[in-house]
Amino acid sequence: MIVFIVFSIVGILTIFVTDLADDSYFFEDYVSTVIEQEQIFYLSDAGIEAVKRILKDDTNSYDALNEFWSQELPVQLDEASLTIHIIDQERYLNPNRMINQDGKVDEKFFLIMERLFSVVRIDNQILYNILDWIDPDTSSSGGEEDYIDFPAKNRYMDTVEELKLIKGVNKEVFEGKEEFGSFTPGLKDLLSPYSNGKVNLNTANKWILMSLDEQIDEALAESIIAYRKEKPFTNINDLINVDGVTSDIIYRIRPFTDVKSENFLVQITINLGEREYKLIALLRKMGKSVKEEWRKLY
Ligand SMILES: [Ca+2]
Ligand SMILES: [Ca+2]
Repeated sequence: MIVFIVFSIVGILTIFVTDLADDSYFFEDYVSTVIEQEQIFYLSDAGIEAVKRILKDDTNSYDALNEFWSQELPVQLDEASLTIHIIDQERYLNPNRMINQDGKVDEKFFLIMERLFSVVRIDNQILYNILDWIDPDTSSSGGEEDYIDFPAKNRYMDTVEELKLIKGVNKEVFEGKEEFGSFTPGLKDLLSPYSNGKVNLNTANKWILMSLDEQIDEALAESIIAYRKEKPFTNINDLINVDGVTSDIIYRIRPFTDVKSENFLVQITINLGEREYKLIALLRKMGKSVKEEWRKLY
């Protein structure tokens, strides 16, 4: 009986293999897909490990745009190429900081957000819509209602893409606009829910710097950027060396600023054979340790 079953199985397998032999190109394609998947996971691990090493090796007390980690890093391997791009998240404002742990509006931080919307000329109502989206209550400043397929979230934002669900956030508001011959960034290059809430003075763009205090105008923000290119800030007090910055300004922005970053979004483009993959990961740097929070592969 057992012998008969074994013969039957061998018989079936023989027929199956013969069939495959006819379609051998299909089988080869399947095998190469599996090999490519294994390679892509291996390359993802290697890329993330490399970034962890880069961040760990950066042991000074500040994080600035002239440091190694912030340069785009191309890596050429035998069968694949990787392009690594690390973006610290403390260059952005964290919209979640508008609402404190008790579910109440943080008035000082809300003022910073209002100034940001004013300097990049985005309708203030959209800011109230974002506030309604995040705050736990359903009392409306205009942004709780009118969602057809879903209600306002009433919780902290998890991703920056979530902004696109909010009333008024169209392509221009999200991605930025060309105006009077110059580009003004949109919310995707100004806000991040991954930031620890303290803006890094060494990496923030002009618009973010202007939002921090009413006395930081465009000229002063540009002076700050020119200064840090030569000499990154190693302490918030170093700001006093920039012409036009007063000790009052430093006093007011101190609770909202820092000279280093904690959260780093990593974008790795992997070219393998004919295909291009995108790997996105969030790494968190705490003292000497660097921890991977999550990763996504597209
Ligand atoms: Ca550093
Ligand atoms: Ca709400």
